[in-house]
This record gives sequence, C-alpha cells and structure tokens, in this order.
Amino acid sequence: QTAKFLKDYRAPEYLIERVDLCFDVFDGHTAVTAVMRVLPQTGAGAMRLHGSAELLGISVDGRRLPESAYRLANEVLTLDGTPAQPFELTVQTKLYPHDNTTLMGLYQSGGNLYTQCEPEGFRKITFHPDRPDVMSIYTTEIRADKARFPVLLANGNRTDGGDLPNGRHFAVWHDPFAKPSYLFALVAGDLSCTRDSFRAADGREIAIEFYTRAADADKVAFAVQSLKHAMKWDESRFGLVYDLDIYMVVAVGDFNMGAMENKGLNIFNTKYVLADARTATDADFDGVESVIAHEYFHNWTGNRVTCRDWFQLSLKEGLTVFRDQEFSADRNSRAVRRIHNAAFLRRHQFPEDAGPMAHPIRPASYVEMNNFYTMTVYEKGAEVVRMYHTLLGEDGFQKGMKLYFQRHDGQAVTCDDFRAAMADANGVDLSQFALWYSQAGTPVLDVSGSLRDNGDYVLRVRQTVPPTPDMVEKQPMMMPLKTALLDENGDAVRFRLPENGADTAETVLLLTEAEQEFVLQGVNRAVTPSLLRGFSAPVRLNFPYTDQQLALLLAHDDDPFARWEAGQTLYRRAVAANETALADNAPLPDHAALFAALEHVVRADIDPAFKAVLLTPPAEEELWRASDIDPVRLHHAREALLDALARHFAEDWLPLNLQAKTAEEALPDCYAYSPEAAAWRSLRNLCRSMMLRAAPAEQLEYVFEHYDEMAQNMSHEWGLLNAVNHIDDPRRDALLARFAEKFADQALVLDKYFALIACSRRADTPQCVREALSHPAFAPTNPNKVRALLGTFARNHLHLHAADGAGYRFIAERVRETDVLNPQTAADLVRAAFSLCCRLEPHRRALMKSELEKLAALPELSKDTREIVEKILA
Ligand code: BAL
Ligand code: ZN
Repeated sequence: QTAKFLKDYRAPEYLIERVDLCFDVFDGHTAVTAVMRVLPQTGAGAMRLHGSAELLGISVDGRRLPESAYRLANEVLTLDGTPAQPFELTVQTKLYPHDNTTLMGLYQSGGNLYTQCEPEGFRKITFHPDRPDVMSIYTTEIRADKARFPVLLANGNRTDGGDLPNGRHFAVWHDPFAKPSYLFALVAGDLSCTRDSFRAADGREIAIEFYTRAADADKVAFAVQSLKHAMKWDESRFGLVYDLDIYMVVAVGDFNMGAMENKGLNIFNTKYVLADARTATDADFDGVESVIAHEYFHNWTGNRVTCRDWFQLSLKEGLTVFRDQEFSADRNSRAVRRIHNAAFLRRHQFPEDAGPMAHPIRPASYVEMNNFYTMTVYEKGAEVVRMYHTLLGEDGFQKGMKLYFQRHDGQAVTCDDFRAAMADANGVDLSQFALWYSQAGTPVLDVSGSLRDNGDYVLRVRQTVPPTPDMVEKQPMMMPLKTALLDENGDAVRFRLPENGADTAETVLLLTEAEQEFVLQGVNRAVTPSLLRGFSAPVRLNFPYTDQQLALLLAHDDDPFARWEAGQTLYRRAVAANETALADNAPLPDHAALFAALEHVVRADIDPAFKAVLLTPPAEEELWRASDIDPVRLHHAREALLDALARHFAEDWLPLNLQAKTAEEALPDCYAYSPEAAAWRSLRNLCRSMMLRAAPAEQLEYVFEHYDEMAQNMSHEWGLLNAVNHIDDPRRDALLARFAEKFADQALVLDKYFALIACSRRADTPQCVREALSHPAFAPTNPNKVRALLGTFARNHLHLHAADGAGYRFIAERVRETDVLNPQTAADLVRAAFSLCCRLEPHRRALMKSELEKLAALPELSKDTREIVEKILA
C-alpha cells in the first residue's frame, strides 16, 4: 500500500480557475462534461489528474486528444504536452450511480441522485487534481427527466432553468466563491421542499430550503429552527455572516458520514435532520441541533478558509467542532455539555490515542484519507482549539480568529497558519504549542502537592507523553492546567500568584516542561487541590487523593467538571476493586466510601442532567487498563458496581423518578424536546434503569402492563426499552417486537431497534444479531443499518469478546461482506471491533489476531480496510 506523507507536500503545478460542469442524467447512467480553465504554474511538469470514472474523451482548447496523448494507469491520467499558457480542458465521463454502493462520488439512493466528494469523491465524477488547494469557481448544469427528477440542485445560486425536449428539464447553478472540489455537490430527485428564511445581520434575506422525502417533511421543523439559531449565534459570537442568497439542506438515508458542508448545499444523513418527539430521543434532537450548526459553521471555518491538504483536516474540523460545542453550551447547560465532551473524548478518543491507529491531530501520513476522519482529528482537535481559548481568553481568541480571516479568507491553509494568527494577534509565542499537531498519545500529568512551613502550597507536575507506534520519544507540551484550592469545608481558598502577586481563587498554570513546580502563596492551611478544571487539557491526570478528599470535591467543588471527575475517580477505584475481587474469586467490596459520597449527590438540589451524569460511572472503554485487558471481567466488574448502586439507593430511585416526572410534566408542551425537559428525562431514564436493576421481575411486569402510558415520546420509549433490554423474559421480546411493528415505516427508529438487539447483555444476543441480518429492514448497503446492528455489537464487549472467539469471527465475516459494498463502513467496523487487539490478554489477543490475519490475506480487501487491519497487526 502506498502512503502519502505530509513532508512530501508540493504546491499544485496546475491551478484551475473555473469548472463548468454539465450532468446529463439518463436511466442507467449519467454523462458528465467538465470544462476547466487550467492555469499551468511556472515549471509545471506533465499534467496529472485523478479519476476512476469511465473516460469518454478529452479535449484541449476544443481539440479532441488522440489516445496516444494521454496515459491512464492506477486511476491517474497523465497528459503530455499540454500548453504552458492557460488552456481549456474538457473531460467527458460516464457514471453509473445506481451501481455505486461506496456512496462516494455520484450515487443513487431511493431513486434520487446525490454526491459525496469529501475527501476524494470528485475523482469518481471526472478527472481532476482533486486536492483542496486547487480552488475554482463552479458552474453546474443538470439535465434530467422532469417527472422523475423535478428537483435539480447544486452549489451556489440558481441562475437558469427551464424545459427541454422529451419531457426533460434543466437547471444551472453558479457558485461565486472559489472552492475546492471536495465541496462540490449535486442533488437530483423527487423531493419535498420546506422553506423558511433568515434576515442576516447585514439586512439580506437568506432563503432557507430543506429537501426531504415527502413522507419526512413533517420532521424538519426542528432542524430549520436549529439552522436559524446557528446563523444568529455565529453572527453574535464570532461576527460571521452567511454569504450566499440561499442555504439548502438535503436529507438522505444512505450516507457515510453524519453530514457534509458542501457550499450552500449541505447534504445530511437523515439522522441529523429529521426529528419529532414520537421518533427521536432528546439526544437525537441534540445531535440534529449540533450537526446542523456544525455544517453551517463550516461555511467560514472550512469553506471560506479551507485546508491546504488533507493532513490539515483538523484545521477545519477541530475548529468547527469547538465552535459547535460552544454553540451547544450556549444553548444548553454549559456544565453538563463540558462533561459530555470530556466523557466522549475519554471513551472514544483516548483508546484511539492508546492504540494502533494513534496519530497526531495532524497525521504525518495516510494510505486512505477516509480513515482519518477520526476522533483524534475531530474531538482532540477541538480540545486543542479550546486550549488556545483557555490560554488567550475569549477576547484573545476572537482577535486570533479575526486575524485568521483577514489573512486567509479565500485561501487553502495549514494548522500552522491558524496557530500563527492566534500567536500574532495576541503577541505571544506559541511555537511549543505546535507539538500538539505532531505528537500523538494522551499526555499524563502526575501531580503532587504539599504545604510549606511558610504557608505556600506547592504543586509539582510531571508531564509524560506516552510512546505511540509512530513515535517513541516525545517532548513536553504546552498546556493550561486550571487550578483552584478547597479547604476542609469545601470552600474556595484564595492565594497569591508569585509572578504578579495577584490574589485569586483560581488560576491557569502554564505547563511547558517535563517537570515543573508551581507555588501558590499565602494558603496557610490544609487544602485539597481542584485540578484540570473545565477539563482544561486533553490529558489523564493523577493526584494521590484520599477517598475523603474526592468526596469533598464531589460534594463542594464549584467547577462542574472537577466535581464530576472526583466522582469518576471514586467509581474507577470501585470498579478496579471489583475486578480484583472477581479475579481472586473473593467477595465484592461494599464501596462504602463511594456510596457515602453519592448520598450527597442523590439528595442535592442541582440540575437534573448534572445529577444524572454524577450518578453514572465511566464507560467500559474509559476503564480499560494499558495492557492485558480482559474486557469481559471488566464488564462484570462494572455491572456489579451498577447493581450495588441500584440496590444501595433502592429506596431513592422511585421518589427521584416521581420528582422528575412531576417537574417534566409541569413544563409547557412537556413531551416535546427542550433542554429543560431533556434534563428531567435523563434523570428519569437513569432512575428507571436503576429500578429495573434493583427489582427486575417486578419492574418488568409494571413496564409491560403500562408501557403505552409510560412511553409518551421516543426518549421515554428508548429509556424503558434500554432498561428492560437485558432481561431474559419473553415480555422483553414482546416489547421489542411491538416497537419494531409500531415504527415499521420509520427507518431511523428501526436503527434503534437494531441497536437494542445488538447491545443487549442477554445470552442470546449473538444469535439475535445474526437473525437480524435477515430482517426485511436491515440493508447491508445502508451505513446507518450496519452501524446500528454491527457497529453496536462491536461495542458490546460482553459478547464481542466471547472467550471462544465467536464474536470476532462473526464481525470478521461481516467485514468481508461489507467491504465489497462499502469499504469505508467496513473499515469503521474493523476499527470499532478490533483496535483493542494488542492490549488484550493473550488468549483473546491470539483469537482476534487470527481473524485479522485472515482478513489481511484477502487479496481483494479494500485499501480502506487493509490500512486499518495492517496497522492493528503491525
Ligand atoms: N466534512 C465532513 C463532515 C463534517 O465534519 O462536517
Ligand atoms: Zn466538520
């Protein structure tokens, strides 16, 4: 496999000023003519274009080239002897969208046509440099049968349209902003349009159009409102105004990603557009709001200023995730948001950073770029952007953003350009900060503290960045460590900073060295440090807290993240103790310290969503040790803790649930989504799951009898079904079957049905998952279905890691089948199921390795899947 390296970057030898496309859509194929105005750069060699479509012909300045004038090998077209002066290149290709199951390039879904070009899908449409630093003005004409394809859309503004002979019609779209090919988009089909508009800060009325299947049109209102909120927010927080006259969103059920920010014509997975209370959970609404915002925010951070090359992906993704996180924080509880961000990163990105795929947020190499749309590039990338914000403050960060746009609007740039804008706008040296872009692995901070006789408190911080497969020796990084001190009553202790004598209750310590000492003056009493407040850096932090100190922080810390983290540490200790007991066949500990600390939480008068997260232990993935993992024993250790928690507070769950129910029902339109209602429901669903754990037989009977009146919306249904899902009882099966029947015509709800089957702890789960492959609603060509059933099973650690290797064999078989249809989905499945290989205990490691070796031996394996398989085996 040939890897591409960041160090090999060369500026393009041919720029393309203009691309005029014509798509002629016919039954069975689409003919594409691309007319490009090419600008050869000084010293350019032979022109090389990427493409995998059927090539019908090439012309230069209107003269058709003989076949001897070009060579096509390995999807690279080399043209010899093109002019040294600007010229017009015409490429004709023929596409078969109905056969395209990769969902990249132009493909068919439900009879309609859609494109996906990021990162390298444009080359499936025509022959082109297809690299983000080649930016052009696009004009797109689409011609198709008017009855079958009444809607014809592309980027920009519609400039022409009308009828053609033989029942056909056409539309012309012109995008006045130069853009890379990955932002090109086209949609043709029979779609229903929901219209709205937005009055921009500069007074212009922006047309908003959302396109869906007719049957889904009643589920777009929330997404439309979310877009308007996002437009407003970007104006007020970042001063960024939308630039075209129209903003279109199209929803499609067959989509590899969550959504795509094509200029003026976003294409979305239905999952992130359609939402009503009957079919979508509160979490789904939340996902819609944040993804709609994310794609909108890309218009500036991604489209107006784009990436020079794909190694710089985090330039747009890390920044845009940071922006969508801030938007969601401003619209919901900022505290709970931040905790969700941190928990998500630790569950999904920390394992990536500790595994075979570890890479810095700016990878140094890749084989298949699709494999680098990762948690690291997105989520850790957002944390890196957040660290600029923490170091520079809101004003400093905004100054940096302003300079970034001043310098780079309309350009394709690098992460270094972003860092330079932040540094220059604030007059600070951020050269050491560059290490975040080149060093992978989660840094570890080992912190200790002591009170000196003179009353100063000293914090000693040792920073280590663990070795990763790509790099062994690492340098210390620059990062903010937000810190405060609590006294024995949990009250904040003020202190002085030696550098400026400022008196404060909180400070941001700047870490730059492998070992550092920080003196906080005038403390004069025993204190408990509150560290990494707000999760100020994406690191693991160890401090030798006593259980009592953690209980104090959990009860009193005024920083919600630090408060939550104290509880998480107590949970981690409790699960570890359970694991040891299970390994030794000893009785399980009673977790007295943890439960005593949680008494406070159960009774605290706090935001119900905050209470719910405080009462939730870390996910299994967060609890995996560095090596020799037995995921099944860990699973049982965590489950045993949850059972003990359910029993310990058995008297509390019902009153807490009733309190939450009363509060929920007192809200206006209480079963609709709102952050307040969602917060109460998150607590209700926690209580329900705990009640089911504490008394499964009795509770199942109750749920079975009263399901319809309890399930007032999808959040309730989802909570109830998740709670009963693990019980080995025919009534659970009946509830799931009824659910599938009730929502037989709702594809997104059936994804939930498949996920429920696949995440169950019941012994018959592997068999049920296998049977579900033949369910009429399951489609191996649909990424949402594969993710719901197989992706969920790949994270069901109890069953995936069955000691006989059956779980591994099952997933490997599915990877083989999926890889033929959609390499990206197959590669994701490998990553989800098998990344843990080298950290497993020897028996399972051998079993998993043998499945990976069989996959690696398949000559026809896609390069997407092969890259991941080989990295794991390396
Ligand atoms: N650019 C790919 C989808 C997204 O991150 O918005
Ligand atoms: Zn994005």
